Amino acid sequence: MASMAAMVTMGVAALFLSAAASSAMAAGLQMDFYSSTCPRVEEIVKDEMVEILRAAPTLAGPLLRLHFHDCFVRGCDGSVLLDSTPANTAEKDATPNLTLRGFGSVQRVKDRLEQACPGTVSCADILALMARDAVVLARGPSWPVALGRRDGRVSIANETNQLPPPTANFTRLVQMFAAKGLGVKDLVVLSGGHTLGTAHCNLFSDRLYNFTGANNLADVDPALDATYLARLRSRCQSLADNTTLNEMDPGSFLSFDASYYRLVAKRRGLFHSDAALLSDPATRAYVQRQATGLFADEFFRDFADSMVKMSTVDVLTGAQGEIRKKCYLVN
Ligand code: HEM
Ligand SMILES: *[C@@H]1O[C@H](CO)[C@@H](O)[C@H](O)[C@H]1NC(C)=O
Ligand SMILES: *[C@@H]1O[C@H](CO)[C@@H](O)[C@H](O)[C@H]1NC(C)=O
Ligand SMILES: *[C@@H]1O[C@H](CO)[C@@H](O)[C@H](O)[C@H]1NC(C)=O
Ligand SMILES: *[C@@H]1O[C@H](CO)[C@@H](O)[C@H](O)[C@H]1NC(C)=O
Ligand SMILES: CC(=O)N[C@H]1CO[C@H](CO)[C@@H](O)[C@@H]1O
Repeated sequence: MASMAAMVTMGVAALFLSAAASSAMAAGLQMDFYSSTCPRVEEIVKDEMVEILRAAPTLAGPLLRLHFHDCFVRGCDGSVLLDSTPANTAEKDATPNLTLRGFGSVQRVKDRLEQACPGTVSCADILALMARDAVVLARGPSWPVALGRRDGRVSIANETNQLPPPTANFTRLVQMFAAKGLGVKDLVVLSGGHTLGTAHCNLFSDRLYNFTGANNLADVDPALDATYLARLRSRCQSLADNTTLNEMDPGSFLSFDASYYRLVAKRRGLFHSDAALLSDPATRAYVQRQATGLFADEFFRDFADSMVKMSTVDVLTGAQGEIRKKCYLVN
């Protein structure tokens, strides 16, 4: 029985390895990229992540989100990590990024890797590894991360308009994912990342008070469950509240599981973009299937698959870009 289960697990892992390896090869990345230049890279990142999440468990969500924001703007090239300069406002200081966290942890891992293998491991690869380890340590799935991304030298605030806003409808979400080579399945699966972490009131409070711009207590999003609406209003008492945090998957926001879909199916997704997954037959079917709680393994495999795709979007390789010494500065 046990050996049977082990064989099945190994079979699944092998399948994923080959799917991931082929998508990575197409992008110019390799599973063993640092095998001679920094053989312990994955172990070092993992050890640091254990320490980081032990000290601050709520960073699992932010570290996953950093990789998403990196990949959607100029590809997975570490551009999200760069600081603004007197002559340039960077992505980091644009509206969608004001709520990003975890930059200090990324630099901590970078410093550790600079000691072990100076000038070798890119910040873009570090983000991809930290996102994977964050999910694993939150009891989610694992996936192989092909390496060899190079760091970009450019980060432009207004390019964050390529990130989907929380107010986006289904059509817009599909367009914005398609612009990054990701499909409708990737959209519904990766939205499951909202099983981790928290959100500020002002990113969804239009749904509670000002959905059509009428700005009165009747002006609510009809797609939001009425009981949940009342609960959210008691936490988010005005449209101006930009400080109160809300667990996106209340009760299990530190653990990666399929319960996000149970919430969305009950019309308790926090953002308009979460609720939008019910407005299309294909994504609604996925949400409802996962809401049963019976197919979490399938969600885990799907999430691993889609993360492998997302983490290869428009990567720089070979002689492109550079290996930054500090993740927040170009060399
Ligand atoms: C589908 C389009 C998406 C939209 C519109 C969206 C929007 C947002 C917004 C507005 C927040 C709240 C930020 C805050 O208030 O601090 C958030 C948080 C988060 N998002 Fe998304 N997101 C999307 C897709 C994704 C994807 C693809 C991932 C990763 C696979 C992801 C992972 C997260 C995580 C983990 C958090 C919590 C961050 C924290 O705890 O600080 N999101 N998202
Ligand atoms: C974005 O900013 C760059 C300069 O940093 C500017 O050239 C470009 O026109 C801006 N694009 C938009 C859409 O505002
Ligand atoms: C979806 O949003 C876009 C703008 O982002 C808008 O042009 C479009 O009309 C909306 N579609 C629907 C069906 O509401
Ligand atoms: C209410 O929504 C309208 C339309 O989106 C917007 O112009 C207005 O600023 C909002 N009111 C407040 C108080 O945020
Ligand atoms: C929150 O809103 C206040 C008042 O409008 C503003 O001064 C502050 O910069 C905002 N904070 C964030 C994090 O957006
Ligand atoms: C995390 C982070 O870098 N946040 C920055 C976002 O932008 C504001 C200014 O607009 C900075 O003060 C924050 O440090």
